[in-house]
Amino acid sequence: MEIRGAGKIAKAAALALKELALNYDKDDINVLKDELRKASETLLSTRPTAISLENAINCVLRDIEASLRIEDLRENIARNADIFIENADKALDTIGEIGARRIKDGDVILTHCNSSAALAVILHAHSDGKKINVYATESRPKKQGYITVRKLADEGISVTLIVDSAVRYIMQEIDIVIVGADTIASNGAVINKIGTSQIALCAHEARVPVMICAETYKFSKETMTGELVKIEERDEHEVVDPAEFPGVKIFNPVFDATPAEYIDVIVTERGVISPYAAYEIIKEMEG
Ligand code: RUB
Repeated sequence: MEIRGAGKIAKAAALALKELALNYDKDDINVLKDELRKASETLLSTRPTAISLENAINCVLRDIEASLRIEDLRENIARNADIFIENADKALDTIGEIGARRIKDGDVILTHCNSSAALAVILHAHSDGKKINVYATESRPKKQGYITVRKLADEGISVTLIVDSAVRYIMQEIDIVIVGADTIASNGAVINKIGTSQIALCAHEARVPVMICAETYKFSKETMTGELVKIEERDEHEVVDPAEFPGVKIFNPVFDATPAEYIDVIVTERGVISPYAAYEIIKEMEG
């Protein structure tokens, strides 16, 4: 949780593999290959839900088998990591630019948790000179909403912090919901911070559009072949001190799935798509 948000997690993993390859100072290529694979397993086990992590690792390691000399292996890993990070940063800029076109002057936006992609859109709209007001949820239990509100306030954007349970109450004032994603499934379902699906349901009820902002490396090809997205469960201490509640079970799932029917658009660096086009995006990326 020191590094959080699906995009940052993916970039940090790419950088970690690059550093491992560059810092390996012996000349046994098989040992380095094993170390890279072991490191990948360790990285993957840290956050099971965000497919961005797995996609970043696969991208960095894609030439591992074809690399026959140790210098080539080091070079390929470092280059692939650099390309991944550069493309990920460019994707965020493009998402900001495209998404901001859908924000109107005077819009009231609701966001949840802390997403670099959602923030890219909000910040871009603000820098385009649009007057916007943002409501941001606290996002219990880790309260990533605090990071969001501090960032928006620093940028001079009018922002109001609300508790998660105030979402339905406030929805009548909202023009658009903008959130990020950890994983997008081939059926268009979006996996994001716990509570996103409730927000989308309230938005649907109030006919408020829901915009998901996500780089295409958050689309999961595994879901195309039937795999389910594993929802991370975190320590009960994040919710409450269990010692204060003897005999009580505490459950802390940290992501949920919002079905495609509650999502209006997904803004990617390739353009604005319907959630029902997720399958096509994955097919196009995987060939
Ligand atoms: C963060 C979260 C974010 C997505 C997208 O959860 O759910 O909405 O990861 O973020 P956590 P980004 O804090 O548990 O990692 O757009 O930055 O990739």
